[in-house]
Amino acid sequence: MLEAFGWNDRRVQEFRSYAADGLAPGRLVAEHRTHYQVATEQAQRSATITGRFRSDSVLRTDLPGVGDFVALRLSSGDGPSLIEAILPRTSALVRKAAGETRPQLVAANVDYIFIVMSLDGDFNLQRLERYLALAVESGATPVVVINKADIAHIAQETTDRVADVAPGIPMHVVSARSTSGIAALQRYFDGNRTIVLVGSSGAGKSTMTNLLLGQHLQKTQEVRAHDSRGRHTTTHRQLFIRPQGGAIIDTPGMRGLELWEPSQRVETDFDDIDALAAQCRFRDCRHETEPGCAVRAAIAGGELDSERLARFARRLTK
Ligand SMILES: Nc1nc2c(ncn2[C@@H]2O[C@H](COP(=O)(O)OP(=O)(O)OP(=O)(O)O)[C@@H](O)[C@H]2O)c(=O)[nH]1
Ligand SMILES: [Mg+2]
Ligand SMILES: [Zn+2]
Repeated sequence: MLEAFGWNDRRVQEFRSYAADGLAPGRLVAEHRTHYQVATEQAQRSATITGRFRSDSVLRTDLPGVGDFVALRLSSGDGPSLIEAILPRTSALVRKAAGETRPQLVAANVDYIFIVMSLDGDFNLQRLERYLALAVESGATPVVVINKADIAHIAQETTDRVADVAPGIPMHVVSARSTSGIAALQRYFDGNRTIVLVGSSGAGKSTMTNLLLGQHLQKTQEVRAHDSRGRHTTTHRQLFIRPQGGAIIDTPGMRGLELWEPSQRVETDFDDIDALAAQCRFRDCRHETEPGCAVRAAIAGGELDSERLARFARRLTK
């Protein structure tokens, strides 16, 4: 069960001490006003966090979010289970809403971010650019999915322009209505990967979620005829396990461009890490287990964020 969710040998290692402590592994599938919903090996559990956990969380992104792997103290009675820890995130899609200073976690431990745009009034390259900036920051791999190919022919010029904005990023032109092109998306789940769908309301994310799951679990609704705007049908983020393996996170559509504001600095340069690396004992230090590594020393000393090093490492291998 957990394997389908993306639980692997590394997670087993990370979880060893929690297991010894009697905690159970789980993956957070939804966040509600008063509680979280967590999938465990047995069943879905309702869970909360301890007051201590809440007060120790400096940033809102320190709190559990959809996609997180957690260590759970299972309740014996009717009460909710307790989330005692979050396992290290391999990626984190974070957004900052307009007029809000605190960034919000959209999804954690995601492998692919499907940026869904439809060929009606929704098509907008500037928005695509913003989504891509967020995706690059997240540490997950973006995939451009252009939907509703049944209602409009996509011109070569349009795909060329998308390729200009998203160089080297896979692009799929699909129709969730006729299902054309959808089969090619299924391979992204290979190896029990996790996919999150983002995009405007009405772009077809929930329709696509149902198709990729092979089950009608998400509600969908017609867009407004005069301007192709969606009706904000999906109201909360939800992770689903695919029966054949892998997981998919459906998200509510964003209201407009203004809600998506990538942080000022897209991490394309890692000057700080380069400067530290120059002080490592070995020239070819990979900052893993080598002695005299200045990069790991900076992480241990709290001057460098380990997730940032992970993103740096991923950039090198991409
Ligand atoms: N013509 C056409 N319509 C589609 C396609 N995919 C989805 N739709 C329709 O578009 C409308 C909106 O689809 P949803 O899946 O609800 O959109 P969503 O992105 O989940 O929207 P929110 O939940 O509001 O964020 C529905 O009426 C779908 O039937 C497609 O490929 N072609
Ligand atoms: Mg939806
Ligand atoms: Zn080093």
